[in-house]
Amino acid sequence: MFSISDTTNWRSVQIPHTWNRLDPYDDQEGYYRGLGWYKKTFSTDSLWSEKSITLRFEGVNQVATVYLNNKEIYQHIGGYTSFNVPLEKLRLKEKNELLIKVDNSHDPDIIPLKGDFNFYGGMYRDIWILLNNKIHFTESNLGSTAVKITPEVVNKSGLINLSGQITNQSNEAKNLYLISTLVDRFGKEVINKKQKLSIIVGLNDFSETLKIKSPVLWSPENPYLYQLKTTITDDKGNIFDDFTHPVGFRYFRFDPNSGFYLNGKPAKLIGANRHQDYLDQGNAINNDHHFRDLKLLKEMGANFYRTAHYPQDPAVLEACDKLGLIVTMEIPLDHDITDSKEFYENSEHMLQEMIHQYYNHPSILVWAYMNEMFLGRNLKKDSAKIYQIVDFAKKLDSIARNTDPTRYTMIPNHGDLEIYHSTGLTDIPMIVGWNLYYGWYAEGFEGFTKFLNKAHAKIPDKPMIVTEYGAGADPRIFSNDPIRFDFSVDWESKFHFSHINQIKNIPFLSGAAVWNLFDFGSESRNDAVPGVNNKGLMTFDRKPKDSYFIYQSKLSNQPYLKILGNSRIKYPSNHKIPVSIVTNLSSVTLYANDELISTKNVENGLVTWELDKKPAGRLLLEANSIAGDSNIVDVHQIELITTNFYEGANKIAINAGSTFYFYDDKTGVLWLPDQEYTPDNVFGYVGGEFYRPRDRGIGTDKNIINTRIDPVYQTQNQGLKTYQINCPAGYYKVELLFSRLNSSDIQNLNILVNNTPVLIEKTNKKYYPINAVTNIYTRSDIIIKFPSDTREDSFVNGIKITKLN
Ligand code: GCB
Repeated sequence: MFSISDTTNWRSVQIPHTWNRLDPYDDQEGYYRGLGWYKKTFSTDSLWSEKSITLRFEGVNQVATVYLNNKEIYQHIGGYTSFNVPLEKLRLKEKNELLIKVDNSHDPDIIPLKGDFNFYGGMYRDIWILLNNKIHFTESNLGSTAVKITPEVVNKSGLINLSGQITNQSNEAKNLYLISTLVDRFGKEVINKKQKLSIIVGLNDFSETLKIKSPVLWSPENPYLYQLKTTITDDKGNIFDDFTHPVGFRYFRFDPNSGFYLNGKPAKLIGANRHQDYLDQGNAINNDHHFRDLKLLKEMGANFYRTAHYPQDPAVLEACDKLGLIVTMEIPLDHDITDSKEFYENSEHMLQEMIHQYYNHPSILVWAYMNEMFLGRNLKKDSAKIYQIVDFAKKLDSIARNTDPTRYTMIPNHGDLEIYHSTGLTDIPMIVGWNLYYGWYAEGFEGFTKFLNKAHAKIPDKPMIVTEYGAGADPRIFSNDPIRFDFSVDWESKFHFSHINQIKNIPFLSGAAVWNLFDFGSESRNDAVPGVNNKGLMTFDRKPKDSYFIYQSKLSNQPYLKILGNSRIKYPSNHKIPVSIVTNLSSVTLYANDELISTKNVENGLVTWELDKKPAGRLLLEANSIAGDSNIVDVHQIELITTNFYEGANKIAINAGSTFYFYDDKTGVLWLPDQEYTPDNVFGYVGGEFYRPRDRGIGTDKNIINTRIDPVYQTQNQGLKTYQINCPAGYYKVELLFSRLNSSDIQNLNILVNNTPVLIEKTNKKYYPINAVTNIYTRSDIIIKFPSDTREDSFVNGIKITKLN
């Protein structure tokens, strides 16, 4: 144990806090998973002697042990649910010392065991000190807030069942009242009911039923909330405790053949998943931030949110209630289980905690409790584990149904119909969820509808939700010829365009959630931004990629028009210019630098142009369309730059071996896609072969250490004979970028620039960036020669030429 007086090495921190804010993103493998200690000393007020004092932790990852004045008083297991710690032995009017030991080490008995996200350690959610009277609503040991609220709609009337317990820590029994009031959105009281309570010393159960005629119903279009206030008073009007919570009346059902219905009307659920982290902050983000995230989802036009892969901050659910987002929430049982008593008990407890703690939120309609449990498993080899999982799913499902008969249960599976169906896992929950990546991990967008049709035919009695679908995109990457795994925003856009159309056209599908609303941290991932899963519709710091606008356009019921190409900040002046516009209007007129281009009719929400090449300089695109009396306008500015030294370029950067543009937002350099040399092309390779990302196991799946511009180093052109760049006579700086992608050393690279050998550092470090710089004078053209006979030793990853003086 630490001694409180030992102040060495203590740092002052702000709650919410995590100690893994930055280390998952450095170039070292792994991030700190272990112990952390928090200490707080405080004095109490003499008035506190009259109070019952409880600490409420909203989330500590993942095991928290609480010590008061050097004595252990509580331990909580699990990083994603709240817990209440009674402070019974506070020293009044003296200093008290609170120590909290937090451990985020891997523990085979605590979920999540695995997962494509970071398990940031620390006290990363709010902590409250609750000062209650000796008579108060009971904070349950499942961490739930005091009063359980069950709204119902029966024959258009609203019913509210209230229940809970009252703790009496005074020494005497009392006759008191429970007063329940319901006020509408405008503060008008619509119910006021008073009940007599005979309170004994200790615990007292209570329940109450409230009725309201024709309540306004809660829905994503009109998230109408009433406020319910429940008060414990005596006959003189002294208030002992009160509890206020929003109430939303809604009824719903999931139909296996015709999808989801809310308040009697069909409503397709369309939305996204989200992790609770943010660039450079880890998971320690505040409530305003949570609210803003959910608002971004709402503004996308969504009505649906999956809190993958764990219960999230109470502020998130408050936001969903207010904004009108329908929620499915789950415990972090991701990919694996441990067959141990402790594991089963911890997971069951977490499920109970989740349901009790979030029960009152009208936005939540579904409880889920597993994710992709059979990924990478084989029915023959892993059957023991598979059936342990099936048995455990039955247990969890029955807990969920018994604890909350008012909602549905669900298990999201990965896209292997056979294994989930034949083992009976799909029979267990009320809804089957599918995580489908057609057009990303699997080829071909159309596989999505085909899979779902097959699944529906096989499991006709189960409602279905696509719980995940998505494609990776780094907003620094764009392409006129996007391909799978190039991480271009254009592939992501194509992917989502196809998927949103398919989703809308599958009648039995209840809904779908994009994976993911935001890029998020996942230490072991080596995508275009290592350590980050890039499947967000927005970046890690919440900047929209084009695909976000596609959803806005498809889902908005207001006139909408947006020029895509957010990432095209710079573009070559000697190329034709593609322009894509998404809109829900019927025709669009395009202007380029005030010159009318044309008016075109919109097909399926999209209209495109290919503009003739334009001179270097600013290109201002302006699109407009008429909607009723309004003119809907959008503008987008691109800087056209020359990439020809004969036309005045002072720099050309080539992303060798790649089909995409890479815009380095820190230096403003636009790396061009590679091309074969022709005299018209101005630059290009002779005798080279490109490695398209991931096609041959080489490409954007490696973290190139010590660089931000991984996508430049993650592709290469191999088997080169020469690389030619046309230029007039003059002095040039030639920078060559290398990184071994398929073996570990750079030893034999012999490269000549205009016949002068280039000095290249020899290294046996894998995925290590090497830059070789040579300044030359040339009478005309730069010719880079690769004299080696082997393909392995004739490669380059990037070429940057700068004209000197
Ligand atoms: C999944 C997982 C999710 C991953 C995602 C991905 O199916 O459920 O946790 O992050 O795929 O991006 O691969």
